[in-house]
Amino acid sequence: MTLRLHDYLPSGNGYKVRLLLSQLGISFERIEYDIQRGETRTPEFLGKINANGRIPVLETDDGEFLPESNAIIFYLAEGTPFFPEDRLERTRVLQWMFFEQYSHEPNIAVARAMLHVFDLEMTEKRQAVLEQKQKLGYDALGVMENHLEDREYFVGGRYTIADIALYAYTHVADEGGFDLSDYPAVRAWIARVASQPDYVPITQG
Ligand SMILES: N[C@@H](CCC(=O)N[C@@H](CS)C(=O)NCC(=O)O)C(=O)O
Repeated sequence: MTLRLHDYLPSGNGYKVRLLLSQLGISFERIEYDIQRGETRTPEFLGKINANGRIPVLETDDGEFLPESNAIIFYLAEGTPFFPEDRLERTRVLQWMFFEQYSHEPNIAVARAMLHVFDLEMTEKRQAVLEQKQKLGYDALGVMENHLEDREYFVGGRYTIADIALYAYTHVADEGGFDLSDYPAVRAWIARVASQPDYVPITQG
C-alpha cells in the first residue's frame, strides 16, 4: 500500500509534508478535503482519521493515522539527511518546529487564511484580529531575520525539516498582508529553500 496524505491543497501544513515527500522521492496518494465545507468535521473523519478535525494526516503503510504536520515530517525525516544525528542539532530542529507552531503559524497562517483562503467579510472585529495576527507575525519574522543574518539555514548549516516547517507559511506570507522588504535574510533563505532539489510549489497536488 502507498502512503496516503489527507490534505487540503492551500494548506501550508499539508505542503510541509508534500514538499518533504517529494524531496525524499516517496510517492503518495493525496486525498483532498474541502475544509471550508466542514469535510474534516464529519463523524467518519473525527472517528477514524483525526479526532481533532484537521488535515494534514498521514496514513502509513501499516494503517496508522498520524496528524500534526511537524510530527509527520519528523516521522518521515528520521534517519534521512533532513534530520540531524547530533543530539544538540536534533533538539535545535525541534526548537524551531515548536517555535513555528506557537509563534509563527498561528499568526502568519491565520492572517493568510483570513485574506487569501477564506472568502470572509472583513468586519471591524475581524480587522482587529487580523491586525493583531500581523503584529505577532512580524515579531516571529523578526526572530527569524536575526537568526538568519549570519546563517544559511536554521540548524547546522544545512537544509533540514526545521527549514521546511518554517518555509511553508513564510514564503506565502505576502498572502497574509506581510511585506518582507525589511527582512532580507529571510528573503535570501526563501530563495535558498526554493532552489533545493525536488522542490515542489505549494500549488502542486
Ligand atoms: N497544528 C496542526 C494544524 C492543522 C490545521 O490547522 N489544519 C487546518 C488546515 S491548515 C484544518 O484542517 N482546518 C480545518 C478545520 O479546522 O476544520 C498541524 O500543524 O498540522
